[in-house]
Amino acid sequence: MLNKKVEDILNRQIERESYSSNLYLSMAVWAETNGLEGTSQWLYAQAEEERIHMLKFIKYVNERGGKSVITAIEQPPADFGNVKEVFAQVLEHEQFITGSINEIVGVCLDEKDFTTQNWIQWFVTEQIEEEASVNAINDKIKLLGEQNMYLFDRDIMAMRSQGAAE
Ligand code: OFO
Repeated sequence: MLNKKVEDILNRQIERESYSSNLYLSMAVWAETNGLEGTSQWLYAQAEEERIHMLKFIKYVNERGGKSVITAIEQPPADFGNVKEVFAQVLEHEQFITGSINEIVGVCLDEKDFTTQNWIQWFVTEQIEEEASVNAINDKIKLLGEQNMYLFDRDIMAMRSQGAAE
């Protein structure tokens, strides 16, 4: 049976993963309607991954005798200015999620829930990968500059099809 504090913080994460999925979906729509096909593909795939993360939390809470709570999700922004701004926001959001996952580890340790503490390690590792893949994209953007956005868009499409961002 899940401890109440652990259950509550896992439910908070369900809401955050759901928001992440919607945020990336909104960014994907922005990219697609601005002619950035590769960028939108990367973001649509990322939105799917976040939904899978959300489902992992839902299943875990339910399996451990808790009950997942499905809440209303805050509306994400719809306009992003340019690609550089999009990926700066993706990085900022992923850093926020890393902090959020670390807080779950902290609650698990405080409450001596070593089972959840062990289970959440998958997300600790996932966050290292997520931040690294977004950092790699931001490095490319810095190198290319705005005038070469067409090349960037082609490049990021290839990254997603090779699975580099997963
Ligand atoms: Fe982008 O990561 Fe979920 O957890």
